[in-house]
Amino acid sequence: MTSGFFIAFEGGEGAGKSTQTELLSKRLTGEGFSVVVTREPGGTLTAEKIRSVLLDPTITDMPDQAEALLFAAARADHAANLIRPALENGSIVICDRYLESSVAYQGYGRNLGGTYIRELSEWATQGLLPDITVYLDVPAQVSLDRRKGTDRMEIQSLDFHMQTQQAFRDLAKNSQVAHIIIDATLPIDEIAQLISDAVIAELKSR
Ligand code: T5A
Repeated sequence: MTSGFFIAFEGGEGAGKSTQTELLSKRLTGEGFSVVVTREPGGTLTAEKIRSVLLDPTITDMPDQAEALLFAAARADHAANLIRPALENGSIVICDRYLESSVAYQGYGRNLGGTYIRELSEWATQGLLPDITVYLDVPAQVSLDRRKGTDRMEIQSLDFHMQTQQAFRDLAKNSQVAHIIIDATLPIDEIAQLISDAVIAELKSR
């Protein structure tokens, strides 16, 4: 059993997840909550080391299966060593990407199978799911225009990113986890207000 509250942010490249996780953290901290901001892949020593392999653009021959297992391995460590302990301490955990990124990118983008990839992550995290997911919906072309770098995932084709975007949209509509769906082409401040209003309402209703 956990006593904190787990918020995941999902969406394509450059959707504004890092921007919005920081803004939500400031707002919730201002309201007096204890907040932990983290990201995937990453968040712990082991998971950050795995991240550097996963995003290394000089690695051009990684099999899709190895990629999927590395994302799941990073998530297993992150869930066990950071997210679950923070929730048990009563904190709000805000995570920039989580399980749905694997379903969208590895399950659909890489065609490894959404159900299989979900089950792999659920096994890796011993069933740790967010209380709520904020999905920032942004067209794939806008994503690519906003991108900052050229990491191993970002350099995939527009088709790949369109497939992941459709998968994210389907997940947001059909998931059993509550989703706040936001048009990520709106101005940054407007998005921040929509998210904090929805999250605070959810926290008050608990
Ligand atoms: N991945 C990840 C998988 O394949 N499987 C998995 O299981 C997981 C967890 C992670 C990569 O790994 C993949 C997905 C990714 O390809 P990353 O660096 O963490 O790599 O990638 P992103 O999460 O995409 O990080 P980005 O920093 O690229 O995107 P963000 O965080 O969504 O966007 P942000 O906030 O940095 O903003 C990007 C730019 O857009 C502007 C910002 O100012 C910034 O310049 N911006 C806006 N501009 C206009 N209007 C708005 N509303 C804007 N919001 C932000």
